[in-house]
Amino acid sequence: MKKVLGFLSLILLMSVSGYAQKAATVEEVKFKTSAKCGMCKERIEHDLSLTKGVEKAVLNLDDKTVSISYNAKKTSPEKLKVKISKIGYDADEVIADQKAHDRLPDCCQKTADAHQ
Ligand SMILES: [Cu+2]
Repeated sequence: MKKVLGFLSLILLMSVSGYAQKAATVEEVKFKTSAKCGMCKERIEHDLSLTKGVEKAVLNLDDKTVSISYNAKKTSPEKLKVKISKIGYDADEVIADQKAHDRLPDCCQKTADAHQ
C-alpha cells in the first residue's frame, strides 16, 4: 500500500511540475483589430492558429479585439501583430499590410460598413 501511495504521489508531482512549466511559458495578449464580420473572425482565428507559437486565438466581434494565448519561447506580441497585419488587419498600432488588406473581400475591408 505504501508503495502504491508513493507511486501515486510521484505521478501527481510530475503532473503538477509539468503544468507549472507550461503555465510559465504560455502568455496571453489582446490586440485591437480592424475586423468587420464573422468572415474576418474566422480568417484571423484560422491563420493565427496555424502560426508558430500560437496556442489559441479568439476574436471578439463586439469590441474587435483578438485574445491570443501564445508560447513566449516561440513567438512574441510584436511578431503576432506583424502576422495580423499580413493577414490584412490592423493590430493595435501596427497598420494592416496594404496588399493583404486589398486582397480581402470588399465587406471585410476597413472602408466597409460595419455588418454582422
Ligand atoms: Cu469580414
